[in-house]
Amino acid sequence: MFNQIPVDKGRGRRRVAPRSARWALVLLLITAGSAAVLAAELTFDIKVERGRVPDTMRLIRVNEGDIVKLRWTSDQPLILHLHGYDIEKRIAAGAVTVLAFTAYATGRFPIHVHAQGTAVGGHAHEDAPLAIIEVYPR
Ligand SMILES: [Cu+2]
Repeated sequence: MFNQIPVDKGRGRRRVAPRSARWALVLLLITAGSAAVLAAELTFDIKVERGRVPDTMRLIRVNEGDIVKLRWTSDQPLILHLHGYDIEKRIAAGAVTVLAFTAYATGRFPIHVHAQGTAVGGHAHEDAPLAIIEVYPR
């Protein structure tokens, strides 16, 4: 009779372990699922006229993990530089150019204009940024 006690305990432990493993899996799926649902795909139309963006379009706020699409139009050709993410994009005059990225890094990131023909890194940033992207933690 005493011999049966450790055997029962052993069975009890074996039953508990898979149940907690199942709960861990369920929690993992809920976490992964909600993160995927919360991340949004956001499109912003930004119009540049004579090298300036209207005040209402200058600050772009998104959340960490969002897929951000900036649809640029400009009356003159530009080279844009999104700092931090270090994305450079050539914008042709009169056509829509999409600058897309996933907002994996949080913080405040300015978009500057690079002079035509200037190599990356060989530019000055004394001018105010064309626009600013703020990525908030999720
Ligand atoms: Cu720059």
